[in-house]
Amino acid sequence: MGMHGSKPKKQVQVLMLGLDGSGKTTLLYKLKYNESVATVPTVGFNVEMLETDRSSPGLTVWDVGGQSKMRPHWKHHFSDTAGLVFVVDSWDVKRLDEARKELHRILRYHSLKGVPLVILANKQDLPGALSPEILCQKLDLRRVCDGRAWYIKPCSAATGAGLEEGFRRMVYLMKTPLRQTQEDIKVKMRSKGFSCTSVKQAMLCGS
Ligand SMILES: Nc1nc2c(ncn2[C@@H]2O[C@H](COP(=O)(O)OP(=O)(O)OP(=O)(O)O)[C@@H](O)[C@H]2O)c(=O)[nH]1
Ligand SMILES: [Mg+2]
Repeated sequence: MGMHGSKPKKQVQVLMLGLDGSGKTTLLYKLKYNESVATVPTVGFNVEMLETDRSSPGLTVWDVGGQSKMRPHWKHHFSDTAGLVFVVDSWDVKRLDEARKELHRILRYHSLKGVPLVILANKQDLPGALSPEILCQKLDLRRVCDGRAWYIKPCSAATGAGLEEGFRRMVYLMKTPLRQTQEDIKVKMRSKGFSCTSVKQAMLCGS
């Protein structure tokens, strides 16, 4: 992202949430400037515009602080949100339950109904980081994301790995109606020779 010449005409808002320390601000600046910045806990929010390919709207990414005192402010951003990114610290097993509760809580808001969701399984550079498959189970994603276009992407804000792909996936989910998304996945998997069972499993996992 950020490398494609002309400015997109339209901008859509992507809201990036997650527990404090999950790496939201680090990944936003890595993505935007390819720089590893020393962050402090965000009080308030950071906003950056990310460019996309010509046929897609640009993304205005709102990175809102995740400390518990900041969480009551999250809902004020929901109404204009076209896409939700939820960042998880894949290494911090002790806080996964807290992350799950917060994610489930926000997904219950009517104003976020049907809004596509990308979960960024961050800090994959750390030894012992949980895989997206395990996170998918621990966060109970299949159940809570039923009826919503979603995707879980392993990434590292430290190295930059997976970040662009995560946001590209968001653009794709926003542009493509849910039924079409699922149909595309089925067709691609079948063309690669996957069995019906694996296609069904992949559909359940949103990937
Ligand atoms: N090893 C590693 N450390 C990371 C990664 N991403 C972020 N960090 C570190 O995690 C800490 C917290 O990162 P922040 O980006 O400030 O977290 P945040 O989600 O913005 O936190 P709040 O602003 O409080 O909501 C910092 O010390 C980062 O350097 C990563 O992918 N790998
Ligand atoms: Mg921050």
